[in-house]
Amino acid sequence: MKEFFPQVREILYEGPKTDNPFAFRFYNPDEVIGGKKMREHLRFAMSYWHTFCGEGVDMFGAGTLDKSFGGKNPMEIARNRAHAAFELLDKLGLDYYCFHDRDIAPEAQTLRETNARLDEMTALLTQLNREHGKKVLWGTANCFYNPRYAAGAGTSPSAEVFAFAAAQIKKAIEITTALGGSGYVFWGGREGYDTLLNTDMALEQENMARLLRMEAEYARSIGFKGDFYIEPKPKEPTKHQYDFDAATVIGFLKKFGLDDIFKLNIEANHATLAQHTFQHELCVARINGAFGSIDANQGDPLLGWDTDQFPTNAYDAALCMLEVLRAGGFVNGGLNFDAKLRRASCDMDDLFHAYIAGMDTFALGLRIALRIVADGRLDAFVAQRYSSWKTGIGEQIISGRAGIAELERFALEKGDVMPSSGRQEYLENLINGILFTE
Ligand code: XUL
Ligand code: CO
Repeated sequence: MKEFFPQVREILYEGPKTDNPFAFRFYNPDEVIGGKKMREHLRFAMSYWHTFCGEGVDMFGAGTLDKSFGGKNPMEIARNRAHAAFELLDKLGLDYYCFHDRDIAPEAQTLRETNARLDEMTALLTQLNREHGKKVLWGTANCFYNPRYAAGAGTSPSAEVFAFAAAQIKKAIEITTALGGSGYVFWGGREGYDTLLNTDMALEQENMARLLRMEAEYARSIGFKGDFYIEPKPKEPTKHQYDFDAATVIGFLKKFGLDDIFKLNIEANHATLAQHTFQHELCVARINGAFGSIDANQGDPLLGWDTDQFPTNAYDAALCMLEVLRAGGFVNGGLNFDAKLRRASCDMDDLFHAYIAGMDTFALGLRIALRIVADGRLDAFVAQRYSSWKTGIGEQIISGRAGIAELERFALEKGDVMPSSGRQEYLENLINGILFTE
């Protein structure tokens, strides 16, 4: 097979002091830290769409990076992309990838023809998975690009569009199952509304729940053993997405009795679009038993849209990995780089620089998070801050022995009260001390 990236050799760990730009400084895949190999902690995945389909198009200009890989027609391009993808996975030492149905095979004139293309590409990917020892972290269906989904897929006002989406997702679940995927994602890019003047919100949300239940039941019936994830996002492309943020999705899942079936795939740039921190969204997922997987990227604080940049902010990555450790680590999920090159990064080499940067950032994040845990001062501070719940009136409230009358008696006797200092500045400096000390 032709080599698509002949200028790049296998990327290896060379340590923080290396001056080789094509080496890892912090990601040492087989190094055991915190009881596991780094590759098992991090479970890095490549996003097929950004890496092998996105060409750097924006609202104002054409692509800056050709991703046809020498293909002359849509299916030849699709096959070449698959071979190029496995070369990149091998060279970066990535174990997993994630894909939309339309990333691996372009849509044809009819659903039947499109499905036949998917079957052909699934056979090729099955062979490549086996030959290269790679796995699918999750698959998904692109129910947002085609004009038929302009008003939504599972929440379309048209029952016919709903049926088409259901059929498309059924097929995407079949190929994800055939490829041994350990997860299946639902991201509702157009599952929302642009104006309430034309929208029956109650019916749309009930229909979304119907679709999710049907698809999950079907997946189990054909032997899919992985996780189902919903990926929250507040807006873009719709003005208001129904899967706004982790808390909204959890409320929706509970309302429709779907909370035992679905977990969450938390994306950093979606968190910040919802005016939350990445850490907040992960914490909400974790405390509700819904933590599943992560789309690792970052937004630009000065731009108000989903820029999907490769993550390079080590501070955020550390706080993210702290949440992952607190959640007990990944089971079927992992860190998928739902991230793309910015348009002016227009060399194939930039793809490698971007992945190296993202992987090193999260490796650094993991190392720092383990140091924060081992240091113990942060956890001890939080335990101390809540210590009034362990004894006295706190213990009586939690055990149910103090009701409203006892609380009134306590307050009347005690006089005025104050919480202890939250010491945010001290804690931020404590984290800096851990971050910037060997
Ligand atoms: C879009 C987004 C998607 C999902 C999968 O913002 O994050 O790529 O991850 O459909
Ligand atoms: Co995503």
